[in-house]
This record gives sequence, structure tokens and C-alpha cells, in this order.
Amino acid sequence: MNHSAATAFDLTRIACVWMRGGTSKAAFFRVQDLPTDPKSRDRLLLAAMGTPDARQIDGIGGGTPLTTKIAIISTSGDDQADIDYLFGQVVIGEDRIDYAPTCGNILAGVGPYSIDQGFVPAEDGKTIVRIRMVNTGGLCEAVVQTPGGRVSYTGETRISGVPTPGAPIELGFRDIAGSSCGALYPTGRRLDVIEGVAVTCIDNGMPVVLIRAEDVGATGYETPTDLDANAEVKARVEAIRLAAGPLMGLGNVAGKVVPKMTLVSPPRDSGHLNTRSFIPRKCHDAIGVLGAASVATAFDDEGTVCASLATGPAGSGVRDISVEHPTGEFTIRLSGGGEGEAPSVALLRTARPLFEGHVLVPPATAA
Ligand code: NQM
Repeated sequence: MNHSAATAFDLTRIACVWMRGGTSKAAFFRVQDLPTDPKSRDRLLLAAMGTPDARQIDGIGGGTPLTTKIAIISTSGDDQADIDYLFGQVVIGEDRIDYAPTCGNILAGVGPYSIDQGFVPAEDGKTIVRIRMVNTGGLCEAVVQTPGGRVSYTGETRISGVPTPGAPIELGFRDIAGSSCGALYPTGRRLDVIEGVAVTCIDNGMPVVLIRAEDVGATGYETPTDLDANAEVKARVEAIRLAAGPLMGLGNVAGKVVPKMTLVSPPRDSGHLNTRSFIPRKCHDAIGVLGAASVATAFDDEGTVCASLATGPAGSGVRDISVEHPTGEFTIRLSGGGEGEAPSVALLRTARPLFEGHVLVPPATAA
């Protein structure tokens, strides 16, 4: 740990980069700058974010699940990866970090961060960073723009939910089916009835329960604010989630942030389906990356709750599934798969560092 001299002499300084990855934000740390003991590490990270205060007034956290995330980066010991990415979801209003899920949005920042920090040497043009998602064991190849051997963050790529364009970061995933549940369809079926409602439980990178919006009394086109305020819909969704958890092999999910819950409905624009996702107690302003991968996979398959929504692109070649969400759409590229096999997933994101320096915490929390 770096306890070097600071302007604020009685606070501990930890090197930190605050990054946007896709439509989320996280504090990025190098593993060597943090305590090795997980309890001490988490105490320090919670203090840095300012939690359990829900407003996070005494820390750098953003006060919402999408802006209170942590990424811990190290060199990988796995032959198939260059980098190990450990993700932490700070649970808003609580004194804990949930390491059960990974996060595909924050994953978009891992390639560029790893090059910037010297973990991976940059090529001239593009650099491929092979990332192991420690939380779930899945692998991802990130293609980062590195003209002249340096990461470029600027460009013309736009993603829904981010007002400014940036350099594209291509993410291609491997071995993500059953990431947390052990199987693509963890209940063994494409359709289950839980709490009297037809659902599809799927895990192609993220455990997700899909529900037709109308089946829980929603239209599926509400704003996230309206859904967050709708106690009846939220109670029905949470009851289904609590019952789905054990069926998906996730155990008691009362205190967990998985499975995510996605309401599906017919598309409104030119997409294939429309979504509203609870992550899991608050409605997402867009949709998670791996959440969208799981939703697209269910849409692409037969016999799921999506079957009645629309007809997807046919065939087993490359299919681009456009998932509509509250702030636009997210295209997920699927290839291969079928007959019980999960398709491969590829997609495009942008990311950039917003601030780099040191986060300061009271020394008692850094002991
Ligand atoms: O599903 C939010 C996000 C996420 C996770 C959440 C994500 C993913 O948008 O891979 O990106 O589902 O809690 O950051």
C-alpha cells in the first residue's frame, strides 16, 4: 500500500482512477495498492466510496448503483488471460460490497486502464487485452484503439445513454454461459411459472429473469422513475426474484444483486424487443451489458417468454439483436449456438478516465 506523504497528512492516499465504462462509473484500483486481506480492503473501499450513507456525502461514490462500482485490476495467472478483473458492486445504503456478479459496462474500461497503467504493452493501431472476469470466470477479449502505441479515448462511436462520442472498444466474450448459475437455462427449462407468472430464467453472462411486462401490471414503456415509484409492480417483481433465486442455483437472493429482473414488451422503435430492467431493486436507466447479452440470447431462442413478442433475425450465423431500453437501444451480436448451446456474444462500448489521482480515506479504515 502507498502511504506516501500527502497534503492532508492524516489521511491515507490510495492511487485511483475514476472511470466511465459504458453507461456506468467505477473507481479503478491496482491490486498492489490495496490491502491483501479482503476485510481490510473492503473497509477501505467502503470508506472511499462514503457508504453506507446512501448519499455517500463523505466519499466519492455517485449515490446510485450504476455510479458506485469498483474494479480491482491485476496481472492474470491464467494462460488464457492477460488481466484479472475483480468487480465489486457497492450496495447502496448498506455496509457491504457484493462480489457475486461481474459488470460488463465497467469491463469496457478494463482494457484501456490496463494499458494506461502498464499491465499490458500497447501495439501501434489496436491492442487486444484478454480479460478474465474473476467474479464469474468468464473471458473477454477487448480490442482497444492504440494509435502510436497509446490509448485513444476520443472518436465517433456513440452508445445510447452517453451523450458524447468516444473511441470504440470491442468486447468479445467466451465461456460466459452459466456464469453464475452453471447452466444457460439454470432451471432446465426455457419457461417456468413462478408466483403464477410465466418467466424465463437465463444466464448468458448475467443471471436474468425475463417477464412479460403486462404479466406484472406494467406496460413496459414507463420511465425508470415511474417504475421505481410503482410499489405494486416492484413487489411482484421482487417476489418472483426471491422465488427464482434458489431455482437458478443462486440460493437465497434476498441480500444479493442477482438475478436481475427484465420486463420485456414489443419494440417501440426499430429494435427487436423493448426492456425495463431492475438491478434488482432499482430500475436501470438503460440495461447492463451482460444483462443485455442474456436478454438477447433468450430473445434469439425458441420457447422463451420472448416468443410472443416478435420474430427475431433467423438463422445460426451472425445475428444483431437490438434491445430497446429507457435511453435508446443496445445491439448485441450473437453468433453460433442453438440446440441448447449458448451463442457467442460481441458488442461495442466506449469508456474513458474521468479523474486520476488518489482517493483519501481516514487512516482507521486503511489499517
Ligand atoms: O449487466 C448494472 C451496469 C450493470 C451491469 C446492473 C452490467 C452488466 O449497467 O454486465 O453492465 O445490472 O447492475 O453497469
